[in-house]
Formats: sequence, structure tokens, C-alpha cells
Amino acid sequence: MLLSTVLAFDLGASSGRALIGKLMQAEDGQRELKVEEIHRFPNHAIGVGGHLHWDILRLLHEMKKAIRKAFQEGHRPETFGIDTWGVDFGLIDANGELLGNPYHYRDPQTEGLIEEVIGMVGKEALFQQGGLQFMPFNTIYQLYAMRKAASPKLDAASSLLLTPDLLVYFLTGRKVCEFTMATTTQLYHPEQQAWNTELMDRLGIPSGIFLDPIHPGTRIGSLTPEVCEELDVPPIEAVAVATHDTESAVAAVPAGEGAFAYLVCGTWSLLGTELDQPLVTAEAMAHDFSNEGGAFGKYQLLKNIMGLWILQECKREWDESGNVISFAELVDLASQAIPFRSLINPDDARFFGPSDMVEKVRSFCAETWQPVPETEAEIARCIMESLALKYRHALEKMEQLTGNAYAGMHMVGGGIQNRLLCRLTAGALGRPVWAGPVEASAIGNMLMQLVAQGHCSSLAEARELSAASFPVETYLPDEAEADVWNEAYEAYKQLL
Ligand code: LFR
Repeated sequence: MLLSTVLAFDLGASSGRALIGKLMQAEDGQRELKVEEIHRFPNHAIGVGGHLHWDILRLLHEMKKAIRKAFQEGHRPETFGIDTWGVDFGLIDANGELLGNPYHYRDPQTEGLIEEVIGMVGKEALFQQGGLQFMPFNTIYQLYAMRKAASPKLDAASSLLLTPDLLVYFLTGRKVCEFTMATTTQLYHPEQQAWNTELMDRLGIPSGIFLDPIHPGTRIGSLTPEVCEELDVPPIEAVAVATHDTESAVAAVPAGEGAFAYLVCGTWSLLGTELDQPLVTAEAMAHDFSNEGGAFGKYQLLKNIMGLWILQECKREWDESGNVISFAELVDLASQAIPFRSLINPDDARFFGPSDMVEKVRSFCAETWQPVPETEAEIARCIMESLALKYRHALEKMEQLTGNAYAGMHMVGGGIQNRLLCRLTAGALGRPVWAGPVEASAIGNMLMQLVAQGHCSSLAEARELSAASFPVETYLPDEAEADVWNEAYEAYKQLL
């Protein structure tokens, strides 16, 4: 029996997806979530006038296409939810119109601003009040960059909408601020559970543009009559899901009771664990951990690791030079390459910006007196082994911070289709890796819609449904490889 149909939009840095979820109940009462992708579209950073932007109206266009398609294909979603990457936003003027194109978080405008803001406020204070790892793209630095550039948009703004909220606004006309995204700004005080208006005043950021956060699982409102007419669809309702994609993914981790470690694996690698309260200690700051708000008011103690971005950029370079090579081929080549030939620190700042990635990997190896990887296979192997070792490092630090020991690690997200990476991760950790589900963000998005609809009442129940609906593959470390991994880990730590 069909209990409910939902529509999830999951927008990532390189593509967007629309998926239909159907909550089914068997005669014995067993429930299952069935998921089907109905639309997929590319998403690109677009450079103009020295800035990098998102093409937000193109994304809206593709989302509208997906809504129409859902109904044309006979689905009847009751609600929809949107999740995207963190930190980015649009500014809305007094007439309700968007002021300019939202900046892409890799826009170079924030270069050097972390140091400047730390100079004004102090590092400990910033961490204590914002809970986040110091990343150049955090909303705080983007807004401060606009202030420094005397951006007229900032003065004309009457509200700030983070990307998923902006898209919800375009479709429903309702302006909201969803909590999990709010906590990626570094302007939200997790301990006080309020916007940090004092800090905003200090940096010349207008505090009046921020709306009071609402929590995942809240109903927002229906598609506007214009949108319904344009698409010829009934007025389905938007739900505030855990709109930060990472938090949606964490909501779908098929973990049982008790502390668990996870890795959300995509363009970024987010390695973390769920806590009831933020952990804003000096140690957490020293090890570069963030506290990001999650579904049901939880906090995620997590670390942003540069992730598969480095490999994606290398692949883009090869593709553009006419050497078109699929991810599957790359993984296959890498699995045949000589292990542990050279390693990088994936979080070295040089890897953050786009372009020249192959050369950046090579120069890192040259500067650290390692063999310089030449072939695609060698470069891909180097990146993946380095990521796996980075995961071990982060997991060990996390154990120190929380005092918990983790028996293994859940891996979710698109990156787990890279089976070599899962295998290498299990090897590096010397612990099992439980991989799945792949579409974690979209599934977590759907789960919070089901919470809003009253079909799930807790995170535990949502995760149970995830576990019952999607396969998980276990990767066990090979005992015989433990020594070589330990040696590689020692070598890796020398690079940090
Ligand atoms: C992952 C993610 C990370 C965030 C980064 C930039 O997609 O949302 O959590 O730090 O993108 O927004």
C-alpha cells in the first residue's frame, strides 16, 4: 500500500537531481521507501567580471521542469523539499526581487579575510560563537567581502535567503530561514541558539536581513498560483527539510542506537559524528572541526576534507584536453597502479581553487621529495590513498575529542560508487566501512518530509526506515595489509 509520495531536490556542486520517493507498507506492516530519479541536470560555476557565480535561475528552470515531469509521469507528490550545498545565499530587496546572482563559494573574493576577521574578533571567540572550522567560503567572509567592496547590494537588501530557502521562495513566495543552513554561516551562535548580531555589527553586516530559523520538518507553504498555472500542477507544499545537503545525508545514515562515525562522500568529504550539543573546545578548534546543526536539533561534529573535488578537477582537465576518461575507467586504472608511491595532504590550501589540479598534485609531491606522479593512474591512486589516510587521521582526532571509540565508519553519498576508495578507506582505518546509501542526501530530504507528514516521529525511526530500504555493503580491512597501511600513515603524517 502506498502511504505517501514525496519529491526531493538534491542540488550538488556539479549536478542537481529530482527524485520521487514512495513510502510503501506491506501487509505485515513493514515499511519501505522506494526512490526513483526523475530528472538530472548539470550545475556549473560561471565566471563573470572576476567573480564566480551560480546560475540560480537555470537551476530553478530545471526544478520547474522536474515538477511538471513528476505529474506527467503520474506521480502525485504531497510535498517537496530542497537540499543544497551550504553557506551560499541570495539577497532580496524590498520589492521581493533577487539582487544579483549569488556568488559561488569558490569565488576568490574572500581570500585573506579569515585572517582579517580573526584579527578583529579573535580566533577563540569566533570559534566559540560560530562553532565552525575556519573555511574561506563561510557566509560570514562572503558578506564581509561585500562590505569591504562597498557592495550596493548589501545596503539594498531587506533579507538574506540561503540557497535552498531562496529556491523555496521562488516557488512558494515564502521567505524562511532553515536552521541547518543557518549554522553554516558562522554568524549563528550555536550555544545561544540565536543569530550573533553583535558580531554582525562589528563587521558591518546588516543584522536586519536575517530571519529567525525554523527547524527541519516544518511545513512552509504551497507553490504559488503562478507556478501551478505555468506548470499545470496542483499546489503541492514545500517542507523545510534538513536543507544543508550534508545534514540531509546524515539523517539517512542507517546507524542504530549509540555513537557512530560517518563520512558523507561527494565533492567534499565530511567526516563526523552526531552530538546532542556543540563541542566548541580549544581542542576541537585546533583540530579544525565544525559544529553544524542537524535534524531534530542535533549537532554534527564534523570535519570538511577537500574530498573527491581534487580528482574531479583532474578529470575535467583531462577531458578538456581531449583525453576523455570516465570515472569508472579512472578507478580501474588506479586500482592497478603501484600503491603508496606518493601522497598529498588533500587539505593543503592550494587544492581549494579550481584549475591546474594535475600540476598542483605534482608540485605537492615534488616539494615534499616524493616521486612525482605522471600518469592518470598514478595521480588518481595518489589522491585516493591520501584521502583514505586523511580519513584515518580525522577519525582518530574525533575519537580524542569525543572520548568515543568507533568500531567502523558509515560511508554515504555518491562517492561510495568509487569502490576502490571504500576499500582503501577500510584498509587505512583498519576497521570496517559500511557503504550506503548512495543517494543519502535525497533520502534524508525525503525522510524529513515524512516527518512533517507525520509518518516518522524521530531520527531513530527515520534511520530505521533508511536501513530497511537501501542496501549497505561492508568493506573489511585486509589483516595482511595492516603493516603497510601503518607505515603509509606514518609517512602521511610527516606531510601535515
Ligand atoms: C557539501 C557541502 C559541505 C559544505 C560545502 C560548501 O556538499 O554542503 O557541507 O561545507 O558543501 O557549501
